[in-house]
Amino acid sequence: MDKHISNLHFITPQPIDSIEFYEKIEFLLSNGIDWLQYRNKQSSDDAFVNIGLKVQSICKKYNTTFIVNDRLHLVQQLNADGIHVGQKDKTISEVKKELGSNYIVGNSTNNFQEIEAAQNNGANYVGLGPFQFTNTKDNLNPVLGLNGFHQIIQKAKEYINIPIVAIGGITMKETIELKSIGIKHFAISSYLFKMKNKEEIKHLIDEINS
Ligand code: TZP
Ligand code: MG
Repeated sequence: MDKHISNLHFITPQPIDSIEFYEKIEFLLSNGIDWLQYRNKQSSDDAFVNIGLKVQSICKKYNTTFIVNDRLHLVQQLNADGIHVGQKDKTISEVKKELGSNYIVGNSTNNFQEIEAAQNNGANYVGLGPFQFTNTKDNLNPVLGLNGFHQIIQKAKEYINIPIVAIGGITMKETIELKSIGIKHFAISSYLFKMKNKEEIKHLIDEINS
């Protein structure tokens, strides 16, 4: 089944259970961010749920799609809309076996073969990256750059019909470059999290949707 995949995905930075963290999320969501992936690599399961439930309630308030990164066993407890898994996490078929087909499933990829496999296995979208170096993720895969993206996108045109979401060091400048080669979907963490005024957010959303 086709599921709507937003053009702009906000990925949470490593959360800190502080008022400022939740206020920042609320600021982003109240200014038009309609997709959030809750990424938290460091917390215990208990803290993951504790923080995740607070993030989920903000998402619910703003009708924002709420995707949980990685922890399949916590997706339902967190009332998530879906899950995002990497190549080394649970497989898409394990995810589907556990959750059924009502959940959105995203898969991280770094090359065409992984995109093809993700589509064949029933992923609803793929993240493709890193576009460029970023401090947000440890153990980065090889950086693809505009050339890498261009080659993969050319191949994908023939076979791939699920959205390809660019990730890794994306700012306004990169969305413009990547749109020129046909990318329509972007996942952004640090650049969004550091935004301080709503005009910046609106400008980015308008640019991506233009
Ligand atoms: N996967 C590849 S790069 C990345 C992830 C989760 C981090 C993206 O964060 P930023 O701050 O937008 O570069
Ligand atoms: Mg992972």
